[in-house]
Amino acid sequence: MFSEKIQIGLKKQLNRELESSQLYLSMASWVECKHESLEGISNFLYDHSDEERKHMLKLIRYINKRGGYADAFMEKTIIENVSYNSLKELFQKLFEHEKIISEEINSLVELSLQERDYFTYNFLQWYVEEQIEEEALTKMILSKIKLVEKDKAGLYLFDRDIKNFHLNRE
Ligand code: OFO
Repeated sequence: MFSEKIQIGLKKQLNRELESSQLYLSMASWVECKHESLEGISNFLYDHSDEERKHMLKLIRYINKRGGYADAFMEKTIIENVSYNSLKELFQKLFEHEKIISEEINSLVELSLQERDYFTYNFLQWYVEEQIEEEALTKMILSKIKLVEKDKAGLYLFDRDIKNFHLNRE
């Protein structure tokens, strides 16, 4: 049974994925503009913005497949006034953002159990796995940035290597 409650929850989540995509996009643009030599970092963020859009699409298509209608882009998703004091601050914010998304996915999983919607429960497992990897990845990047931020040679190597940082499940 695809309940109204589940549908609303999933539509809310697709907006959050859209917001994530815009957040990564705005961060990529900030890095490209303020740290133009760090194109490894900006490329990583641009690519991840595309990934988040795919997460949104996956939700849209699931809602429609279950007989719902993913019509609602309900929330304001424009990211404004993007500015950071440092790369460390940027990645700290990203890590915090991913932790919030994880909590929201967990609440949706809980809702699917309450509603006895095991199809949605099963569908959401992909997002649970994804969030485990995304939290681990952003945490790892943050700890590396903390190490190298003031060290130009270290930052150069970090920027070169970031293209090899992938989610384990890709
Ligand atoms: Fe969609 O995984 Fe990040 O936010």
